[in-house]
Amino acid sequence: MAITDHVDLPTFIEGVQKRNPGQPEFVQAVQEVAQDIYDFIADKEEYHHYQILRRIAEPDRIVSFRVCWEDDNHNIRVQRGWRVQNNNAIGPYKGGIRFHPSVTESVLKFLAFEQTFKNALTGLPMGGGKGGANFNPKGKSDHEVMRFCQSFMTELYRHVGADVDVPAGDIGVGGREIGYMFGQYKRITNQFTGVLTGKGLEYGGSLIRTEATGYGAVYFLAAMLRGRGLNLEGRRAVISGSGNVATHAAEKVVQLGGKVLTLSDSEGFIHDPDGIDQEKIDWVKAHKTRRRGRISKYVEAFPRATFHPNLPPWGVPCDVALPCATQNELLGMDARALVSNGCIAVAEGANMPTNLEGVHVFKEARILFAPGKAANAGGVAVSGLEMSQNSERRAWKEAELQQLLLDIMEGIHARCLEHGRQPDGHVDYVKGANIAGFKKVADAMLAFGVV
Ligand code: NDP
Ligand code: 2IT
Repeated sequence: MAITDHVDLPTFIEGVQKRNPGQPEFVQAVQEVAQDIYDFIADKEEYHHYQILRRIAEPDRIVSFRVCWEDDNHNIRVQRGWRVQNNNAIGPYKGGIRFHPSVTESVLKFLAFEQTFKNALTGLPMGGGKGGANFNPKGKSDHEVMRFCQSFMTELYRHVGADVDVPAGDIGVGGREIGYMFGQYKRITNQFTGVLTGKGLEYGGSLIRTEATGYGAVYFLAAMLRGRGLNLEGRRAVISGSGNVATHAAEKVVQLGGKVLTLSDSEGFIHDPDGIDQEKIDWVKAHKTRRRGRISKYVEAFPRATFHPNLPPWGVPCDVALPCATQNELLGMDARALVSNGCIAVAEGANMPTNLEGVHVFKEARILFAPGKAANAGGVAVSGLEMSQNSERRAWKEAELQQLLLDIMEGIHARCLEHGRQPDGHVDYVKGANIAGFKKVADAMLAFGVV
């Protein structure tokens, strides 16, 4: 094989920046991965020659489309929808759909890129994709959300399929939205297939899919602590977000004996010094998910708690932290505050919640730090199990699924150790996850040649 003239890391990053102008989230995600991959492939000519990282950082395709719908006042509204199909080397494209006004092509490209590594880490045969729209479900009636979802699927249906691309939920997309989208897909195609995951149990959904991301993140956190001879018993946890991932992470922390002090939403955080127990978590779930309310109302229901508007919760002293809201919600200064207050472990329930400076702070402080692509993979893993159940046309039992989720999270942890253990015994989970995820996808791509 001819020796390739290697592009060095700064030149590679410069190229990514030039090719993706105005897409800071995507560049950030690639940058976080590239350093570790460059170290790993330094002596592996094939990966350089076949331009594997360059190819993973160039989506297979991006579909962008207009989504028109009519609101309850008969105004015609126009949104933009996308599906980013990043890489299908190891399985059909797989990844969530996000409805939020902040959704851009850059955000979906970063999420699809991360998803490619995350899905590889699960050990299941799933490629990486992500989709969404700049639609704000807040304040919309059920019928408005239904009309939007139907219009979105009326275009998306031609790009997805059980063996092609299998979307699921993400921010702003939960059981209600998946139901509307599945109904429309079925209506258009006249096929009942496993084209979406996160479905209702009545129509092909899997038990524990709803809980899986939050539970999985806490299993991963517990595995990291175990490596240092520690556990969650009596530990104070600070959690951001109050949606699907945050509430189920809180639930599992409580089940494992920890004390949850905070939850948040885009308007601020609540601090409950008595701890947010299961009864209070149930209240939050009902209030946020079913009534779509604001977290600030928590203090009316539980008056010993305080609400802190427009602030993240990272200044509250804690032992462990779980950012479970959105990207770049934990900055360098927040990371420094956590470390100086004695936080020993951080597990990312959200995707890329910690910015590059924050990751650097955690690495320098040598605390236990699990990146989202490892810690939050439990959700997509159970989505993968939902796909298997749909293919088999049967539903597995809850105990079986609970065990599989635990096994998968332990497996991801082991893969991170394999590639992230440093000579002094410290584990760099970011490096471990990046390399393990990359290796599987890269080796499949090598097998295919230049395509
Ligand atoms: P939900 O829509 O259920 O909840 C999102 C939560 O994050 C809400 O509390 C929301 O507050 C808050 N939030 C959203 N955007 C912002 C923002 N810009 N600033 C501050 N807070 C914000 O979403 P999920 O719980 O499903 O997703 C949370 C994170 O977890 C995302 O990063 C997602 O990509 C990731 N994830 C989700 C998985 C899943 O299975 N659902 C799997 C793996 C990762 P508000 O109500 O005010 O908007
Ligand atoms: O970021 C994620 O992993 C998800 N939103 C879940 C994706 C999925 O296909 O279940």
